[in-house]
Amino acid sequence: MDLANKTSSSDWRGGLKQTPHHRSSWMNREATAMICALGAGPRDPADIIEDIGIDESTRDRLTSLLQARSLIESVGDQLRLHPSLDYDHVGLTRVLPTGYRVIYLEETASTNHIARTLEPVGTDRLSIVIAGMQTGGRGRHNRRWRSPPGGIWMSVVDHSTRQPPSAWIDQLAMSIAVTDVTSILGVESQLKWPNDVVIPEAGKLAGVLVEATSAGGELQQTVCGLGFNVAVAPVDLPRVATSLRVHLGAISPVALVGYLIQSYKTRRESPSATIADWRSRSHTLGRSVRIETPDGTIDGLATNLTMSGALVLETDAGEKTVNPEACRRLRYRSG
Ligand code: BT5
Repeated sequence: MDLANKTSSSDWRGGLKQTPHHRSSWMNREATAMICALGAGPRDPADIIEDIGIDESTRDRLTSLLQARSLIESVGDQLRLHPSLDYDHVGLTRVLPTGYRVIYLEETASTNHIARTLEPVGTDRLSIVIAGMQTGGRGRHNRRWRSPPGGIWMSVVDHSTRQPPSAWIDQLAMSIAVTDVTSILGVESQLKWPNDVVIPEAGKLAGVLVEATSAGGELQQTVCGLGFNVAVAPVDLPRVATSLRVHLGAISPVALVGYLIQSYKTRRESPSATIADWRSRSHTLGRSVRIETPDGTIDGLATNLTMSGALVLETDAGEKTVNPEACRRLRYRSG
């Protein structure tokens, strides 16, 4: 960690003025996917085609573009991330597509807190706040979120006026984006309703916390916070958690952020496909669950996800639909 470049939460606004690298519009889904695929270490160019589902000529074109910008390099027969790509403000602006304001903080209490204070910066721009570590990370219902170095602790802010269900679509879109990233890296992760990404048999890999302000029945600002254990050592995490590091070894968070954001953007723009993909990657549908709500406990079989992100249960008293905000905790029941 470079302490000389340390940005604390008190002087984060300085980050807005920095534009050290120009991001280009060619930094599209395929380009960010290629960087992501190299996040876990050098790869054979032949494997890249399979990892991200592109043809040979696209791979070669992207390789030249990414090499020319010192984002990747060849070593022997393999491709790898360029050693100059650090997880800091400069590195992030190099890997993120255009159209985002990026604020990187080496350490802050909570990126969601910072994000909530941001003013709009234009008609359709989103802001991204990312921290190297958080000292006061929070989950739903004010639960503590452990955020040591090595994770992606990030909040994406949208200032546009939207209808309330779109906040839940954001939550689903962000968690599916995490599964998109792990799939490029060859690790299968699944979605546990309402806001978790899990690696089956291993634990919770990521969690999403959406916070919105509304007026007159419409959302005025939506903050979509993601905590994603990438290179975090398991010893620094609670027992329920897992980290990509356990499955892939040392992995670079900066390599994953561009594709994560591209995927999030694509998925929140197509809610129907997002719901369909959530269903197909669900760890919850088809299981017997117990949901704690402020009005009591509901037991049932999880059968479906509605278009607004609610879970449909088959219970002894008939079908019940539980909204995400009503769920304090979901546990699986055996049998
Ligand atoms: C969540 O809450 O899963 C949402 C977490 C969102 C964190 C991000 S980080 C960036 C942004 N800034 C913030 O301050 N927050 C967001 P929930 O479903 O309530 O889960 C919380 C529970 O997950 C805790 O009670 C622990 O059991 C467990 N937990 C805590 N830290 C964890 C970690 N790093 N990885 C996996 N599980 C964790």
